[in-house]
Amino acid sequence: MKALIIVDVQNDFLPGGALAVKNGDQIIPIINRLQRKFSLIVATQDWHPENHGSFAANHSGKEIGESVSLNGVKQILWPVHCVQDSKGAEFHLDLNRNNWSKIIQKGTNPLVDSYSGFFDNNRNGDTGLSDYLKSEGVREIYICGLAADYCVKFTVLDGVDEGFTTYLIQDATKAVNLQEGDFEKALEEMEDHGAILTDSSKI
Ligand code: VGL
Ligand code: ZN
Repeated sequence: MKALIIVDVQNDFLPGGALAVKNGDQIIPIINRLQRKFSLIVATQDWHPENHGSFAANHSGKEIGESVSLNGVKQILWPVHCVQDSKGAEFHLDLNRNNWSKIIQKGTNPLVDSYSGFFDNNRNGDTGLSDYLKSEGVREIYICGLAADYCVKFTVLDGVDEGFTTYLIQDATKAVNLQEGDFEKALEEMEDHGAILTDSSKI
């Protein structure tokens, strides 16, 4: 059994959003086409409370892009994004969501960020995604969405660690690229960890 995992295709990560990924909207038609090939589809949703510790605005004197220690874990500070029940946290309207089996919300604990769809960045909190997939008999996971160098990457790395044969769909993801070359670096990191890089045309 295989599953498609769509990571964080939310308004705030798309052009015009608070933490926009350049050309992020270009992957939406590709993801919609991909969805027809899967009978089990899970979407993740970045879902922060207003007082979330990943927001620069919640650390006086700190700027977006600076790092702090958040309860012992290194945290890059982001603009306020994907606040629970806000427009920015909603999935893009063009994204087909008719056949989703589950939505996994993450980043809900103000004290720790959660890039991965599986675990909080401190590895304590578990979203239940791994148990859910295993209970459905899933052995292969195909991952797409935003952003390639953050939430997609960490979801892929944890997918491998959880024992799934893990594919990254390269043309169905885009990177934030805080630094030039972050996308290529992320691809290399995922491949080195045991993920398989593929393209939507091969699925
Ligand atoms: C993400 C930064 C902060 C992502 C989420 O979805 O890649 N990046 N929160
Ligand atoms: Zn976030």
